[in-house]
Amino acid sequence: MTRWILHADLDAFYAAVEQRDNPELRGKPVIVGGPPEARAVVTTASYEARPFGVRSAMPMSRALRLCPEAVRITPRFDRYAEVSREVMAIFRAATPLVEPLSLDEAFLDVSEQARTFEEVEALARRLKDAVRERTQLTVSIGGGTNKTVAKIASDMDKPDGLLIVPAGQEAAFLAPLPVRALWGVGPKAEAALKAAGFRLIGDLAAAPPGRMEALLGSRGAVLQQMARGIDDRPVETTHERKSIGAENTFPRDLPDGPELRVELRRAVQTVAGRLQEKNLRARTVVLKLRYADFTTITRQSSRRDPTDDPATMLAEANALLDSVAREGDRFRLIGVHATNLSGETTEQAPLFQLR
Ligand code: TTP
Ligand code: MG
Repeated sequence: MTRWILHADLDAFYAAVEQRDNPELRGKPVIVGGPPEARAVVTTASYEARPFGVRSAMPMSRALRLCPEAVRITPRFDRYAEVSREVMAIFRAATPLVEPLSLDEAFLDVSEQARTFEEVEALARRLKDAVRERTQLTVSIGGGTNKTVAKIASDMDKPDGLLIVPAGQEAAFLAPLPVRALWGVGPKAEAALKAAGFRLIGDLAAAPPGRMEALLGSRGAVLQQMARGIDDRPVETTHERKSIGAENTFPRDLPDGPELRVELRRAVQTVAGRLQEKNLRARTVVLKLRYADFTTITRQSSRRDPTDDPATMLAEANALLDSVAREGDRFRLIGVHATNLSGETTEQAPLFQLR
């Protein structure tokens, strides 16, 4: 049986939600992000704003210079989460195998619901229609026999896209695309690949044995397989707890200092307490910070041996904060998450795995 995977990604998500909730904004350039005075950056630009050159992560001041008639809107994260739940529910009505990647993005395994290219395309179209009817949002859907192909396809026909790659066409579909399009190829790997003469995914696919490993280590081999259209990663729906976290939004923005460090300690203690309650340990501590301008970053550190010790975790969280906090920064939220969890249940799991 052919495995069929869809990747669905909403178009200009935050901006589209704002346009849906306020009809006066429809058809107009809308930029979601904090105010330029707060040195905020753009989180989303509506498609009407994009021809002006406005892009995510651009300073708001620059965005408003490029597109002075744009309406700027401060993000309403709770609202986006609510709409996200509606959309994910539509996906789950089509297949139980849904793996959300972020608020506006998910993989769906539809192998049980669709067997052929035509059936997959028809199903994707029904999903797009359902999302439009029930939420007034447009979603771009890519599909294929694996995650790599589905993810790339959903991006290629945006907005309101629909692109299914026929079975057997995976490598041919990927070959002419830049290596950057591949999962896990960031600016650093891209530079290393370019320097070695690999520009297109097809170049990676054709590299002689051992060449990719020499260049990128163990990741190299995985990347070459992906470039050849081979990717067996399943759509993961496990509702199993993957992280334990605590975060707190402050009544007023805080600079780095004693008050912020107390908040950090409190978050770490909550997380360590929950780990201990559940008999879990974590290998990775994630620090989450939201700046006054709503920019949100995470930084993480991992160790070989899992821990549930608050002092160990606090030392790591403090070091992470040291590494990012700059003079003049103001924060509206701090959070700590423990991931890469292990404990009694997960350690016993291999006994029950028959493969
Ligand atoms: P994306 O799916 O990357 O972008 P998008 O939905 O705005 O536009 P499109 O998919 O049509 O290209 O991100 C989803 C949401 O995540 C986006 O609406 C806002 C948020 N986001 C940020 O907050 N900061 C960023 O730098 C990016 C890229 C996205
Ligand atoms: Mg999107």
